[in-house]
Amino acid sequence: MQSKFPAMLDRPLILLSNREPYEHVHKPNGIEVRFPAGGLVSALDPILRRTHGTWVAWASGNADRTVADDVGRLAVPPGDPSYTLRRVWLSENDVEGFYLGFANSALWPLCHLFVSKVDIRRSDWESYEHANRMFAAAVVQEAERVGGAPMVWVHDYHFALAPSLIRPLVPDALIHQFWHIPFPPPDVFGILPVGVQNSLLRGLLGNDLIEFQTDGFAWNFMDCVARTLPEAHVSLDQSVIHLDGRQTRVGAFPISIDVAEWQRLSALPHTIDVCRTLRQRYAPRERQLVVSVDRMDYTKGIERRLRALEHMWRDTPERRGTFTMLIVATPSRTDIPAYARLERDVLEAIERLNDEFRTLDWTPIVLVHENVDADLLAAVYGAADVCVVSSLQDGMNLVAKEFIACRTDGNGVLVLSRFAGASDELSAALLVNPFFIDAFADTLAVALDMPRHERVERMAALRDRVANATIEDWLEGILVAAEAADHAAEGGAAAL
Ligand code: ADQ
Repeated sequence: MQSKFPAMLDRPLILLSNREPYEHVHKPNGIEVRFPAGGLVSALDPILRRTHGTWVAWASGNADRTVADDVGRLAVPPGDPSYTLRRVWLSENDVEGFYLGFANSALWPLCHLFVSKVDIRRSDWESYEHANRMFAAAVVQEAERVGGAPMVWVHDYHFALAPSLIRPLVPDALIHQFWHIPFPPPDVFGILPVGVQNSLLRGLLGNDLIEFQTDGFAWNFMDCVARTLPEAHVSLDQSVIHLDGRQTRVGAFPISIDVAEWQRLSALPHTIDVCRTLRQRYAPRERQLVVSVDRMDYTKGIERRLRALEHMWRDTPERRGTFTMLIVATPSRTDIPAYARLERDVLEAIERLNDEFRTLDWTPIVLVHENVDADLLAAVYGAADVCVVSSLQDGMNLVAKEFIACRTDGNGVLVLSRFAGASDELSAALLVNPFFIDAFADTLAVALDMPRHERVERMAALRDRVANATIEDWLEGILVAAEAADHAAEGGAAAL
């Protein structure tokens, strides 16, 4: 990876994402720094450190203002500063309309094909436009501060408008964007008001390159452009779109994880101890342990998973007591009614199933309803006989890859929804359709009964795949493609 850095990063790097890499919060003993969990920040923080770049993000911590300068800048990482964090303040109204509203109550369900959950409000859209203008203005200011021709890397669906707002003000910038979630097909995208569809697509086409998780999402995007913007020229075979004398490349760059770090975590003595405790507590003697790890989100198929378990325990009573289901689900977006409802429904369903099936020495489902540290997650992955990922739609799903990375023992079965982007790569998993409850239950049974030699064979194939497509490979692939897009742009739109 390192060999690719110098060329691309001749340009100063400015990264834009909604979440910030360091958050400051007031605590009784003073101000505390939080490093948000999750693959993205830990993947991108090292590249910012190495290049002394700038990260522009929403100031989400209640002590963020206290430690930043008047403009919202501070040097990070705390204690060992090597790059600039530029914080952008959002009012309560902005958070409500932009973040909870248009981004997470319209775009998120739309992109995950949850059409009935899509809520479109004019005021939310106006907030989304306003927030995109604010973040774009911050990027422009940072570009002026650092000088030169920057590489601006935008992240995710919160900022579909930002690229075309930044472009005219920083004409020499190379701008590209990673879209972490699925991109819907035209019929679903078409649910948005026509003006909104146009703005979103034109906004995104301010990029030189747009990175999707899979080919399917990239094709959906090109299809949407072809149907919505007749003035654009879409070259499907070359994955290039021309509009207004500019070109945007489109491609698939499946995100991954820091494999070495997960392996390190899984080998820590503390992790091994916790792993042993989990097995003693939930999987004594012949009993097996099935685990799942997700944000509490309706896209993750948690309710379907519970229905499959209910189906299995009702139809095959001899399966009762043979395994414990450990669900680690971190609360998420609880200010949005659909999420609050989901949380209530899942808690109720678990209580109901436990009441119906529990025995003196067996609690069928154990719920850990909190954010847990990565070393504890590594212990959960390591303790499992089976890990279930049942997303109804998912851009990629990092949990599937984390489980595989932690299985240095070469054992463990992955049951993976074929609607998670990860299923494109992880075909050695047991693929499942979580909408088809009987088949889902059957697949769980196959996973539980799988002979050791087959588990080992499948896990070896999965580990091989993940070891050869790490987060570093992902970064390298994107930087190489961005460089190619840069050269293509220098050559103008001559390809057309
Ligand atoms: P998410 O929808 O958040 O990400 P996922 O890819 O599974 O989904 O990543 C979740 C991350 O949070 C994982 O790193 C996991 O370890 C962590 N996590 C989950 N539950 C946790 C818990 N209880 N405690 C602590 N950590 C927990 C979005 C897209 C995905 C895409 C990623 C990255 O929706 O499809 O894979 O971005 O692009």
